[in-house]
Amino acid sequence: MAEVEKKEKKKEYNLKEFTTCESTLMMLQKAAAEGVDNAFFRAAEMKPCPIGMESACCKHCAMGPCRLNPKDPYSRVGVCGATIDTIAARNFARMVASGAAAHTDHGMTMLDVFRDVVNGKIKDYKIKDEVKLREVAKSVGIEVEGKETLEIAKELYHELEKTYTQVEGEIPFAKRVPPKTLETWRKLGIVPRGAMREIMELMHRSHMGVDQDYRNIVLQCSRTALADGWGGSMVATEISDILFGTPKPLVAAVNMGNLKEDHVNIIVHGHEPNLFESMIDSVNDPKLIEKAKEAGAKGIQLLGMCCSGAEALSRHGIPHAGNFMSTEAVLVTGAVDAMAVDVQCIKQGLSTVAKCYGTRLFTTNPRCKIEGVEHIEFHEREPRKCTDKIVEMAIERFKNGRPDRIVIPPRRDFGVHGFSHEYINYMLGGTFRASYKPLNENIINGKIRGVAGVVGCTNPRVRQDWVHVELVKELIKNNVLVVQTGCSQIALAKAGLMKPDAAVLAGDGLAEVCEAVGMPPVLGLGSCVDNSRILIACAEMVRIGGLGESIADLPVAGAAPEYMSEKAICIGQYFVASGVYTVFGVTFPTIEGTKFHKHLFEELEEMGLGKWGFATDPIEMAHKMIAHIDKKREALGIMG
Ligand code: XCC
Ligand code: SF4
Repeated sequence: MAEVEKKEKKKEYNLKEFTTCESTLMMLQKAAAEGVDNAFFRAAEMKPCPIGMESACCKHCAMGPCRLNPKDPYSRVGVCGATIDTIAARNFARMVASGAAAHTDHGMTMLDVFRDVVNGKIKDYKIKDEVKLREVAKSVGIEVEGKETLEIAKELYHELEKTYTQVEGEIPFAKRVPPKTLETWRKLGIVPRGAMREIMELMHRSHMGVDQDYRNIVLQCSRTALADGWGGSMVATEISDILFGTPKPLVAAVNMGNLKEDHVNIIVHGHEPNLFESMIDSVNDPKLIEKAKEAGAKGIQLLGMCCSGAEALSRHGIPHAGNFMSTEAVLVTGAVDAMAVDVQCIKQGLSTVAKCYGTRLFTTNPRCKIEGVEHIEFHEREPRKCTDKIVEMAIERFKNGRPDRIVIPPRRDFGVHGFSHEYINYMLGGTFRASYKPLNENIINGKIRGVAGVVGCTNPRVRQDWVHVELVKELIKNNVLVVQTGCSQIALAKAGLMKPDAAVLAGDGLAEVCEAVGMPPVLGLGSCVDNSRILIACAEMVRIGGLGESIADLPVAGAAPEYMSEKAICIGQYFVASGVYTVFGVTFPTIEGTKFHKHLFEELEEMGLGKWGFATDPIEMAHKMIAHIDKKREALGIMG
């Protein structure tokens, strides 16, 4: 512990300002007492760079880095002459490219797995949801009548591969876009080709000395982001459903109280469901359970964190330990015997915290190694080699490596998860009328004012979970039905809003619908790639009719109130490009009053798309979204 003590903070933090998550707070108190560093403390120590925060610097070439003055952004240009609008737009473009790359690479991995399942090279997974396979195939124009499952799967693979590799023409899922929305995209030249091509072009155009018209850069940002939302992410969701099952509502528990002191505790944290699925098999293997028992444990407890955790929660009811800003905190319990990570949102700081408590931390994906962390590579053709090994290491740590003191926060919060868009369809339509028609009808008759997607990360720059929870409460109070994914969904689950009885917090109209259907006012749809389920739901609302002809006409809005990742920026841009007003919190990488800012926040809407918004206060954020929903209702003539 010597090294740990050295780092002990002299400063006293008011830890309650860091988080509203009781469990995380408890663990931060323990970490502070034990001198264990973490992202909350580091954020308090490190103030963000004021120039970078407003995206007023450029390091795209060695004539710079060039810094402009955020207070007077037009007073200077970069060495090459780049204006603030060019610099901020290029920085934004790089975030979109990186975010799109992350989701599309994840989607491509799922497609690799699918191909190998279809070819018979992977034996551990199989096509679990044939109905979904046929539906997805039909949606991209594949004839399914009279064909065998495998034949359809092969054709679907070849079609969906185009999502990534197609050099010209429109990606397959463009067929799911409402015609009027698609027409707007065609007019603007932003219907995506393959994601690889779009990301490549966006990286090219944001290189020094290429695209220096912010409006033109933003067009390619939209095209690239759409290649994620209606491409990479959508493929990830659809293939995961086909291979691992389409989620249906189930009751499941979140929060750190799901750890069990007398069990071997294993956490899977990351994004790709394949690692998680195999880990489920491993922890249920009687031989490994027996081994755990021989080591003195009552059994093996598996938990998820972040997005693959949200998927396993939705599909299988596996308990979820917490969102992004709880990943270090959970290790402070001392109860985690092993944590396996794959890709995305894996803090390097986990490594230090894990060492402090003897938790065995493993990287598993060749894309994501961490210096000083043991790597056990996961291969889908022999997945159990990796996951069994990790279970064995966890058992070993349970037996010989546990710290003297283990503290498990007692909270477990139950709720209903697993609302795939297919299920929402079924639930609202009833058995004989499976469609979104009743949702549209309830929006038209005003019981439901509109629909809001509240998604995204947690971020130590704001009080963990607080903005998510207050925003969602205000929305449902005003009869806005909320759909959720990712870390935001976990925040609301911890706050108890994923239960049907949370309808008491909703306005009269929404509460009436919730009670009639028996659903909560807040619907959890899964991980961040599952934001594609929200796009499909929007397309379906347009198709059913009565709410306008394009997604931009719908009384809907989106928010990522505590975002931190580049993926979130990309998601925001694809919602905006799809026609949705999307509000972000924390900070926004533009300077108010600049042309680029005005373009994102106003002009995109005038072009027939959605637009960006920004607010840090949850109540203000909610009312921005509600005002937008009301504006759309008025345009549709369904106001009073
Ligand atoms: Fe990561 Fe996906 Fe953000 Fe959570 S919400 S912090 S991106 S885990 Ni996706
Ligand atoms: Fe400076 Fe222009 Fe180079 Fe950017 S591209 S670092 S603004 S000279």
